[in-house]
Amino acid sequence: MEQSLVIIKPDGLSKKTAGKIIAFLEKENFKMVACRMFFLDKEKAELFYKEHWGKDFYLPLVSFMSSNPSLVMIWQGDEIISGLRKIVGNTNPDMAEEGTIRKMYARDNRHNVVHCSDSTKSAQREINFFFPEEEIYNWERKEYKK
Ligand code: 3AN
Repeated sequence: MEQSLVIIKPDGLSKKTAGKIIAFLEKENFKMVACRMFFLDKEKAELFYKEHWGKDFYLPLVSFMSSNPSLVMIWQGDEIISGLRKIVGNTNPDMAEEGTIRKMYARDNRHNVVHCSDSTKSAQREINFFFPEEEIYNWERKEYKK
């Protein structure tokens, strides 16, 4: 079963879109397996986005991500990585398809409300970055009451 890190970014929380974004993911039948509110300070944000180091948007991105807390989660489901990329939409909301989360709620390619992993490899790195294994819920092992 595939997993993705999902971050509701500081703008997503301040616009009160967290519930709507979570509802989107639930509608797709994906399951949340971990969740915490997390303040990415400057150092953490720099590390998290290190692959973008040196790009013109790197420092403003770090500064935005460390401006307020985020809601950091792990979601699980069949082919969740490609599924999420589709419902989250293009990095730039002007180019995102109608009905996608970013089309509806994002302001621009920095303030784009949500992050999701772009491959299984980056999902693993991102999940390890935020969550120790014991904080990840195993729905298979425990009884799931509907
Ligand atoms: P995505 O989040 O769509 O996977 P990435 O991984 O290419 O996009 O970029 C990570 C983050 O960097 C984006 N979510 C966005 O906040 C920021 N970003 C990417 N490209 C730009 C850009 N051209 N200008 C400003 N911010 C950008």
